[in-house]
Amino acid sequence: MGVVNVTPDSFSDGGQFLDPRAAIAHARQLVDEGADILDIGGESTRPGSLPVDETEELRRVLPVVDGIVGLGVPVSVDTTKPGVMRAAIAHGAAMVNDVLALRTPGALDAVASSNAGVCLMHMQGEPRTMQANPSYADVVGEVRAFLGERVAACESAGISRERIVVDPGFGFGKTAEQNLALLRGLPELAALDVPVLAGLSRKSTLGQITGRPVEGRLAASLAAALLAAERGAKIVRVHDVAATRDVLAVLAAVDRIED
Ligand code: HH2
Repeated sequence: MGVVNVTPDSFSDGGQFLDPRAAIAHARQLVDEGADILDIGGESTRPGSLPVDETEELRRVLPVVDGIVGLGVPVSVDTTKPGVMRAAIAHGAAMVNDVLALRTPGALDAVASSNAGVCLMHMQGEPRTMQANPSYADVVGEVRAFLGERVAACESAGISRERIVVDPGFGFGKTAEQNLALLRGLPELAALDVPVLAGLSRKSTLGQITGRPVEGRLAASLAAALLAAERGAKIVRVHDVAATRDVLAVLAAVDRIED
């Protein structure tokens, strides 16, 4: 899954693709590099970020969705707002990626009334304050229980399991230690029996480990993608698609030899 942020303030590429033409060109490049899914976001969720109103989010996202639905890969919309979900789906988006796991009133219904897939992500707290003091007794167990509950809520609302993927939400109300515990524990999430998505690309945990700023985290991001895929992630959400494809090709080749 290649990331296209149409925002002025995303943590790694804010402002680069705010112009729809730049975002569409970037999306096209990610598809050429081998992205299987494009994830379009119009609201940053980085720690400390402020909410964007629906009109502005729609203004950012819809022209880009229109410009990329014909590129031959499913388009995912990274949003928490039911209105944006409905509009993006009406414009051809095939998936909703919700960092609130469809907890906003009306969100379950917005997805249930369509054929779209959904990514349910775990977050403790809200972006403005989530990194203040994240705390868990058992981070893997709690994240797994939350995601299991959200899968059940989706099924009760009429969203069948085949449409659902889950995501532990690396960096969303978690310390570096907690993120690493989740990466180690990824196989336990795979036991929920829906595909797991992992998003570690360029994140601050990788900066803490390597001491590198966001633009110097490619190697660490590739290592994280490989580790996540080895531990059962079926989708990796990344900014650097070409390099990640090569890493996954090596993993796939090794796994083939083992078969
Ligand atoms: N991470 C970000 C945003 N959306 N969605 C899922 N499912 N999983 C993630 O790990 C995830 C996500 C943060 O990355 P980015 O989009 O690059 O930054 P920002 O939120 O600042 O736009």
